Amino acid sequence: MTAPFQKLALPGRVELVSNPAGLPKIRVTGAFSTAEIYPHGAHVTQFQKNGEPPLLFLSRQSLFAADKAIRGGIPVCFPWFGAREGAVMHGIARLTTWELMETAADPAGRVKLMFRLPPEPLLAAGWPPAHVTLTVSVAEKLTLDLAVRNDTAQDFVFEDCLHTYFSVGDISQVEIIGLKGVQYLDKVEQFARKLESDEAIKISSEVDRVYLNATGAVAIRDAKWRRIISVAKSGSTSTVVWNPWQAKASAMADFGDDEYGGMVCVESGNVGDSKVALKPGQSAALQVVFSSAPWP
Ligand code: TA6
Repeated sequence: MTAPFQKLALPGRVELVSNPAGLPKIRVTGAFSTAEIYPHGAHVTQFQKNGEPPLLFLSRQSLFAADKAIRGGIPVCFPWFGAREGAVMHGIARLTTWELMETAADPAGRVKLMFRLPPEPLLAAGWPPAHVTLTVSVAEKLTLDLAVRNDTAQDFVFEDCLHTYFSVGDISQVEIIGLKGVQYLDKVEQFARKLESDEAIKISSEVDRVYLNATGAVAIRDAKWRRIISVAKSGSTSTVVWNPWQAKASAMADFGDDEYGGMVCVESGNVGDSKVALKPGQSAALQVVFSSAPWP
């Protein structure tokens, strides 16, 4: 990774460092914000706008091992979401080292990095070796573009999800806005189909919901840190909201028992019945744009 990387490093903007576990990490220093990205999973683990608290949650107990997903940040779930018989959770992309292909910084200090998923792991797992890239734009906002081009001769049916862990001051003072009137599958109640009736969703126990035909933006109102986070998206019809709460948090070795109080996942993708089907030559693009501002 280091040889080609040197050509892509941008002094003072894009630097390759290593984390204490020895896993290569890319540090991005923009004019408006900073970020950290691991080629392992093309995993954005940190984004912080100047003068604001970190936007993303990263567990203090996260592992940084080649065969483990990093706990927090923005796991890239692809080419499947959730559990799959005899396979890893949430797909192979987040356990694969992506190749850094391009870096760019504009005169205003906005930085863009493009990673490519090597096709070999897809092929080895029996999936079409499609062309898959993740472009991360670090500016006043954080933008991720997951692009899939089926340049194979086979149909390619897959799920994708940017499984974002947002950092909040106190989950008991958080409200999630934008899902009223949307149907969802409640994974805490055996995937029971329900209708969201709350204008402002509050979380006081384990929540694990897959919202269906959810194409709109969601806002996370954080009263403790007096911040509102906007989760805008395109190319996505599934929104997942997850907080493990106490019992699940205690059961996860790579998640602090008390950390459920400082995070909430609002995930954007295409999962379950909303999976994506690409014929040869077709492409799909999933974009998320995260922004934040003081509130009220
Ligand atoms: O998106 C919510 C979810 O599917 C939960 O059911 C839980 O499994 C979570 O993802 C975390 O999955 P992981 O494999 O990262 O532990």
